Amino acid sequence: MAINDVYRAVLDFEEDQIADLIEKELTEGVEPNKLLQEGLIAAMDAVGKAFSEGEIFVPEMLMAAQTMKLGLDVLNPRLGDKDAQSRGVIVIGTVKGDLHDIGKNLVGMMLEGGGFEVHDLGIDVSPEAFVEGVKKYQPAILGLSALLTTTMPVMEETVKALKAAGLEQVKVMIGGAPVTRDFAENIGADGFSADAPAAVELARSLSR
Ligand code: B1M
Repeated sequence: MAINDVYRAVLDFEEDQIADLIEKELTEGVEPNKLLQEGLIAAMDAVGKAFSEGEIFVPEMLMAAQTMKLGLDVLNPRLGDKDAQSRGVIVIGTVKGDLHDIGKNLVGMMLEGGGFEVHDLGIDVSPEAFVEGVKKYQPAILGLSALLTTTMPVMEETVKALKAAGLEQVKVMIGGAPVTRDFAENIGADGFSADAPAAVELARSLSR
């Protein structure tokens, strides 16, 4: 079946072929949303599961996510009304003082692969800039990443800044190598995840 080719291309990291495959399916009249849900998103769910079960590792997950993203670039303009397709809006970024973005980018790509509309504010993002990002994009969830023990406190400052700005309805999820569930609870974040597939699961449960 044709959608299986798209699904398989993500699992096989066919970065060179995914765009052509999707164009071919669209030309043949396959619905863009069907290609998204049953092709790209279903494949990224399978990738997340394989990672969680130790069958693949970060490099493979990155290649699959990159393939998915190339497919998404072709599909996005055809999807029409984003709100109708998306599971919700997420703003994401690496906190101030921290330049690490590989994990954050992977989380962002997996969230996109999981059906969310993701706005990435980049690295070295101050609490004030997160507040501005939330005001601009009106997300259901704000995702914070930190890789340094010295930048973890900025996560708490960001939670406080959101509250001070009257934006406490936005759910905050955090992650990064030194971050723990206890830390998330202590700073008043709504959730923590240890890796990108778990971040997708968490975002799905927070946006329900
Ligand atoms: Co840096 N670095 N680094 N570094 N670096 C670490 C983090 C470190 C553990 C290395 C070490 O000493 N063993 C250490 C931190 C120690 C600590 O604070 N406890 C460290 C240090 C000290 C530094 C510098 C201070 C070094 C120096 O200059 N003296 C400096 C700081 C710069 C700064 O940020 N201000 C620095 C710089 C760099 C590079 C620029 C060279 C480079 C970053 C390049 C880039 O990101 N574009 C770099 C790298 C590559 C690393 C290591 C080697 C790898 C990080 C990585 O990309 N991992 C790292 C050591 C290590 O972790 N083994 C290290 C792969 C990535 C897929 O995993 O980022 O953990 P990770 O993301 C995972 C999860 O954490 C989770 O999901 C991701 C995917 O599964 N996750 C989330 C992440 N964000 C999430 C958000 C979520 C949910 C889940 O929700 C929103």
